[in-house]
Amino acid sequence: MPFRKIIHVDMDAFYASIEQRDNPAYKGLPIAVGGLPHQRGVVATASYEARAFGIHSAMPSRKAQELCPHIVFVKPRFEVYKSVSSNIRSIFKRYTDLIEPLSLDEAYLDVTNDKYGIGSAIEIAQQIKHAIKTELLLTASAGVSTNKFVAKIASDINKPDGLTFIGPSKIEVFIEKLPIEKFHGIGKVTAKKMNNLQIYTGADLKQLDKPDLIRHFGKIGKFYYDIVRGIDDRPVQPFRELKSIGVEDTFGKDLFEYQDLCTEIKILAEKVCKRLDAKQAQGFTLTLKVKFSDFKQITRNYTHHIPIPINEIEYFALDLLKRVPIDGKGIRLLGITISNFRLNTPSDNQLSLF
Ligand code: DCP
Ligand code: MG
Repeated sequence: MPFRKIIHVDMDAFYASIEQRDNPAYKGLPIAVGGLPHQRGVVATASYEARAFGIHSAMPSRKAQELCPHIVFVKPRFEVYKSVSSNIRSIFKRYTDLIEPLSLDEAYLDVTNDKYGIGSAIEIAQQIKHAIKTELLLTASAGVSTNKFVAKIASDINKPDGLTFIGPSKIEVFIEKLPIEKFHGIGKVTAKKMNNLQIYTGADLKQLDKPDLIRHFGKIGKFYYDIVRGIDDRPVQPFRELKSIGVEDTFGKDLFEYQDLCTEIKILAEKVCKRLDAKQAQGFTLTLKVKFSDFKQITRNYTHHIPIPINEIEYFALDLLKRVPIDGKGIRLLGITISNFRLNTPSDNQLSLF
């Protein structure tokens, strides 16, 4: 198999850079995009000037203000970020249709057979960065390699405005030196577990054979075995279309009290909101699933005239609950699903993350 040519592009301080671009008064200043300190908000992202004070994504805004009293808080403008995201995708599309967005600001590109026949993934990454800079007045960092795993880690190495190439002959040494916290796919909990097993770097992880890894970490152990050897055959999957996002809970004891059902709906609505928020998705249709103690199941749908605002999901779910003939039966499971997502444009019949 000839080597694939994969680029991972990740925008630098995405929301904050857009705010600094659109508001010259913010240029060069520490800014945080997100919620306000007195409203118990959190930082979505911070400009590089603010990061110098130790401020980062997901930090409570109050803490950010303590670290940098003159920081400027800016309200997010998601519609603008989505539209920039779609502009970035148009730039990618000049080179390849094999684009896999991971969020609004990052994507994998497979440029093994690029549209212009340029052939060099490094050259393409340079051109993409140049187009983003001159056309959108923003900077991106890119990682170039022969697989997704290495390309993603590489894009983070020389941020901001970075371009890092890790060729096939360098992959194994690169991964051996890599601290395991930097492995994409190894979260904090797993990293801690690995540390307890004296695993701190790729080289340490390589000492474990496949059965050991599976014993300690379950099925994903096989993935760890491969990636630590630079083996990652996962294809770049264009447009994973989002069809629905749902959550459900089976209760320890069947519920009979209406008030308990309302409490559960509230919990489920919060969970589904979080997941929608993470994907920046909003759907028109809400489905409520109810399973009774005799395992009979019914669903009720509601389709709104606009995408259901996430803070109204609980309200509409409760409304659907009223339409369920409960008749004193116990309820063992409730579920809420959002579907029928907002489409971008008629010509782009996908949920647009890019
Ligand atoms: N984001 C968020 N909450 C988080 C993390 C990120 O709302 N906990 C949003 C804001 C970011 C955007 O997603 O601008 C992209 O996330 P990144 O992790 O790529 O962070 P940035 O692009 O802001 O910075 P970096 O230069 O480190 O990529
Ligand atoms: Mg980014």
